Amino acid sequence: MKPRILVSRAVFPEVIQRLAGHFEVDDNQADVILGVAGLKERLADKAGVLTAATDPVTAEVIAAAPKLKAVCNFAVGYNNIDLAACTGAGVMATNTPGVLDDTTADLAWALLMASARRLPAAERWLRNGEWKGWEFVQWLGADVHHATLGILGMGRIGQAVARRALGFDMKVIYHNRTRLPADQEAACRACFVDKETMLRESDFLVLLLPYSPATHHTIGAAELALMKPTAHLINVARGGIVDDEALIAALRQGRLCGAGLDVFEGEPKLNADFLEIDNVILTPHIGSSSRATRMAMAMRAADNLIAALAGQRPPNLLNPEALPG
Ligand code: 8YV
Repeated sequence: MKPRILVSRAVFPEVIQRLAGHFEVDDNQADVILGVAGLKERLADKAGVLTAATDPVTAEVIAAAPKLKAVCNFAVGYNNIDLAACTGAGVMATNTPGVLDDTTADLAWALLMASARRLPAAERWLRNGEWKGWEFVQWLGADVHHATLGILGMGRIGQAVARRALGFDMKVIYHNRTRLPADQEAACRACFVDKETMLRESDFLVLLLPYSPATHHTIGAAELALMKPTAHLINVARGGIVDDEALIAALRQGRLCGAGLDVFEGEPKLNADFLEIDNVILTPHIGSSSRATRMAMAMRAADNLIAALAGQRPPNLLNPEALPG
C-alpha cells in the first residue's frame, strides 16, 4: 500500500499528479486554511506532508501525527515549522532553497524601483483624474543609479539582489552574520560593513534575513532613526523583522522617504495605518510568485518528500539529527 500524505494548500495539478505516482494523496485543492486544528486532524494518519510557510507545524501538530516521517515546506523560510519538535519526534523537515532566489530578487528590485520613482502613488493620482497637465516638478523621485544599496542578510537571494545592482552602477554594502568569502564579494561587488554603517549610508536598504526570535524587530525605531530621511526600505523576507508600527511612524513623520513591503507582522492582516500612507508600496507576499518558480518550489518539495519516504536522505534536509540511526 502507498504511504498516505497530505498536501496542505492548493498547488498546480501537475504536482498532485506526480505525488499520486508515489503516494495516496489527500489534497486541499479547495485551499481551505487548515490551521493547527485542521492539520492535526488531517495528519493523524499521514506519513508525510507538503506545507506552505502559512501552515503552523507546531509541536502540538507534530504530537498529533504519530505516523509522520517528513514535513516538506514549499518555501525557503521555515519559521512556520517547530524544528526541535520535528527532530524530537524523528520527523524530517525540508525547505526549498535555491529555486526562488532570482524571482524573489526580481521582486525586491521591482519594489525598490517603484518606491524610488513613486510609481503606485503616481498611478493612483492619474487614475483619479488628477493629472491636469505636465509640470516641471511633478512626481519627483530618487535616482537608483549610482546610489548606495544596503543589503541586510547576504545569502543567495541577497547576492542575487546585489548582482542586479551592477547594471545600475550602485555602491553595494552589506551586513550579514558572517562575511562572504572574497570571491563571492567580488562577484557582486559588495563591501561588508557593520550594521550601523549600513543603516546610515544606504539609500535603499533591502532586508533578506530569515525570521527567528533573534531577528524579531531587527529594524525598529532605533535603527530607522539612523537611516537617511531620503532612504527607502524594502522587505521581501518576513513580517516581524521590521517593527511595523515604528516604520509607520517614520514614514508619516518624513524620517524615511519610502518603503516597499511584501511581508507584514501578522499577515494576511496588516496594520491598517499602512493603507493610509502614500509613500509605502504594499504587495501580498508574492516574492516567489511566478508560475515557473512556484512550480519549481512545489516540485522540489515533492522531491524531498519522495526521497524521505523512500528511506533516502532528502536533498534539502534541515534537521539531519532526525535521520533514523
Ligand atoms: C513562499 C516564501 O511562497 O519561500 C519563502 O520563504 O516566503 C515564499 O516564497 C511563501 O512563504 C508560501 O510558502
